[in-house]
Amino acid sequence: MISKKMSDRINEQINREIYSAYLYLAMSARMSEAGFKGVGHWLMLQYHEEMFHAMKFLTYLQDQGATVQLKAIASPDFKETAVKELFQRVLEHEKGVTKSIHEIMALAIEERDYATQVLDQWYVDEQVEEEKNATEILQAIDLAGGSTQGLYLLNLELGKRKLGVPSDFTKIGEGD
Ligand code: OFO
Repeated sequence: MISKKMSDRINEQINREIYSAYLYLAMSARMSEAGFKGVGHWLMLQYHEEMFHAMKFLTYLQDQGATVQLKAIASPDFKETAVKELFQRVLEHEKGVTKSIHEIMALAIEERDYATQVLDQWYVDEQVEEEKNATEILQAIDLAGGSTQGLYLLNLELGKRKLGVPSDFTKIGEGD
């Protein structure tokens, strides 16, 4: 059993993860509209990964017998349309999510909530990956030196991304 304070905090995190999904879905639509189909594809898979992050927390609350409380999702907030600025925004967003995931770990340690510490460690590791992915894309953009050809190749490369999480959320908890 987890504390009410912890279940409230995890419900808040579910909202943040679905907001992340919503943000990346909006970015995906914007970039695909602009002709960057590969970038749009990468962001669409990111949308799916964020929904997985939300569902993993949601399943955990259910496993702990806690109440799931879904809140309103804010409209996606971004203005960037250029590829480099967009990925700078992605990195900035992920750094904020990392901070939020670390707050859950700090609370779990304070409450001696060992189960949530184990769960949250998965997210701590995942955030290292999230920041690394965005950083590497920004490095690739810088290496291309802003050339059209470089962006064209990056777009093709990002279009090859494969889904890294299960697509069936009902399987969460069955050895994901
Ligand atoms: Fe859920 O990690 Fe990105 O936001």
